[in-house]
Amino acid sequence: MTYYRSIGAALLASAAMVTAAAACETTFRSSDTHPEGYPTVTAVEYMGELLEERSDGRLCIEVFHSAQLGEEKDTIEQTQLGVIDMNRVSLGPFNNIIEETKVFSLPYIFRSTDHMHNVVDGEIGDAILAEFENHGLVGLAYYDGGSRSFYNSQKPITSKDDIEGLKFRVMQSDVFVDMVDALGGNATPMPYGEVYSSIQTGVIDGAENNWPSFESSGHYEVAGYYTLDQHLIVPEVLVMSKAAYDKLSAEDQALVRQAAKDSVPVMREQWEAREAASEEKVRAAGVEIVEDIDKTPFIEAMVPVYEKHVTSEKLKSLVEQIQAVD
Ligand code: BDP
Repeated sequence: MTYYRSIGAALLASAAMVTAAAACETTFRSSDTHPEGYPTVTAVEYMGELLEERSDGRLCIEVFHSAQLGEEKDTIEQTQLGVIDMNRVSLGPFNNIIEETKVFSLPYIFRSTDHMHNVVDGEIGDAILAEFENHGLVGLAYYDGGSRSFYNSQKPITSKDDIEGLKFRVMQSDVFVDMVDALGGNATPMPYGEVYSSIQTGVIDGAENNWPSFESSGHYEVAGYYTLDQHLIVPEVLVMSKAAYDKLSAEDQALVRQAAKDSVPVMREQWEAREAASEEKVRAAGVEIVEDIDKTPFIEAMVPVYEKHVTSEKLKSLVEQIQAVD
């Protein structure tokens, strides 16, 4: 009896799912490098629920997590070409494509997550999102990416001098290559998915990231030293292919934009919780954490990085505007 009842329930449930899926006139394929349950993934899934509800089931999103559609540099190109409809990525890999995004990727540009929120939630954030439209993309929203710090397999970094000679993977952006070089290390730009095995085999000594990525990627298993120098607070960004966006009516475009915006507070809440949970897991695994490092030499070392990358009047003014925000 119970058996038949549960089969009946399962059939009904799958019939309901088929009906819901069939009602979607358009399903946007959205890429993410992170695994199921990671806050960037669940945020876009939540956006999809809002969109489906508000479009009476016409517009849906399917999130392809765990880099199923590829690594970020490639998926960005595919999103520009319209092969992928949506993409949640770090802003870093856009630096070499959209100059203006560099200002949010400069080391120590944001004083805190609150400062970053105040900037991206305001006019400067909107202005940078608008730049994506000149590159085949529509910038929809910013998500949190915590603060990034160095980890490695060799030794605890207790001062800037300990970085000398260490080989770090960075995201594919010249800003980050120059950042590591300016600290005396050697930078290797590399796709995220190659970092674990590259540390394991000694191709690189380490990388840099936030607590949730350090944990979910398993990098903490092969890099047992983490130093909280917090050199970067790079926002994550959710973009849509302009090709997909332009096919929508003005009303549907507004629905997409609004659903993306409405997913932001949910993402931020989940991010905070995940940061704490990841930190706990990494600490419990016995990773040696250097917390009270003097950041002044790190900040001072960044002067040539700013000089090299903040050259146009436009970028200089953006940097000044960011610094003036509370
Ligand atoms: C993570 C970002 C992800 C990047 C990754 C990286 O969320 O988008 O791909 O860092 O370092 O924090 O490549």
